[in-house]
Amino acid sequence: MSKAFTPRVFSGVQPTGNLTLGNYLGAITKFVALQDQQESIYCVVDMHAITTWQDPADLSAATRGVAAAYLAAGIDPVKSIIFNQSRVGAHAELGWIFNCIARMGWLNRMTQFKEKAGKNRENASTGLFVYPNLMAADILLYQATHVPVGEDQKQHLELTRDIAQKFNNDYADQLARLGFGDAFFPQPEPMITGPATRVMSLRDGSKKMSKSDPSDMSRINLTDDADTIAQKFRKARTDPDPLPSEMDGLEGRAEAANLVGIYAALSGMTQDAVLGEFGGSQFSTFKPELSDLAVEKLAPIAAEIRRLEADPGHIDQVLKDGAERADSIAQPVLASVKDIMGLVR
Ligand code: AQP
Repeated sequence: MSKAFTPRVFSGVQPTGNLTLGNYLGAITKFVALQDQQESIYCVVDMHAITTWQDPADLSAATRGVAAAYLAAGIDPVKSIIFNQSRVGAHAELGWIFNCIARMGWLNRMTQFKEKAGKNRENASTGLFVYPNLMAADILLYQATHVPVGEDQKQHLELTRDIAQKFNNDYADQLARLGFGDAFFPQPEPMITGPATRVMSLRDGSKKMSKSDPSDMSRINLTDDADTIAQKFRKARTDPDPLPSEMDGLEGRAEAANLVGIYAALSGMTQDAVLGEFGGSQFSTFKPELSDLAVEKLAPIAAEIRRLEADPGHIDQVLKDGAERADSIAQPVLASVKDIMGLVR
């Protein structure tokens, strides 16, 4: 019988710029919902951010910005653990160990590395290549069982499961000998649910909405004001046809499907219900409705982010307290990993 692990949620967001509506709908809204169901740990993954160049002042500001967004969106720092990754050294230690567990062939298959390294592969940092190993360490350091993420992280979660499995297999004799049963690490479940698991760029329906996209018009930032949100949706690329009444009618219409998915996620309606209401409407009718809804949902969060960012001392205290709590879970796990592997401590 395979071992049962205590349910625990872990996820993270990189401080690589302004958080987008994609980060919010794909990840953060789920973080908020899950904290009432399970012990939850939410990290600002600053060591992932530095796999690509980050200006030091921007990195510090974005780290506090992501923490502020977590708080503003409704993550309770008492119920959940909020911290930044670089404060808990065990992430880097387990990350190194996983560099020695994961196989080159596994990492060579990662599509995000190919997308982010682009044509300039030879000049990409080695950190960017082994990024998924550090992500596996983030999750498995807390023996997390559930990981709410957007669709783009699915492949990395599969790799995390492969690393956990290989570690459990490679050290099976040691696990038995030290009383850990047949598994030290769980097989974490990705939680990729809802109508907005992959929010697309407003300028190109084939590209993911991304905080590091050079075009600010491609995304809605959580801190955009009402006029900016309205302007970005007004200029969002669409086709000339009216919205269909049925889901089938969105086939091959990536931009239309994206806007319908965003409306559904923000309103809590199904996409069918959105089409039931707006089927037959032109985008000139639908886009202002979508803007109004987005402003209604995002304006209070933006105001709260601004209020929190005006008090960086408070944010730093939340991150410091969270790091201490995270470290107290991480250290015994790392110590056991060392014992299992025969690393003398
Ligand atoms: N467009 C998206 N739709 C749905 N979910 C998304 N996520 C990101 N973009 C979308 C989810 O947000 C969480 C945090 O993402 P991340 O900061 O770790 O990095 P990312 O996935 O690479 O997101 P970005 O915005 O594209 O960042 P950059 O531009 O720095 O690469 C993850 O759960 C992710 O799935």
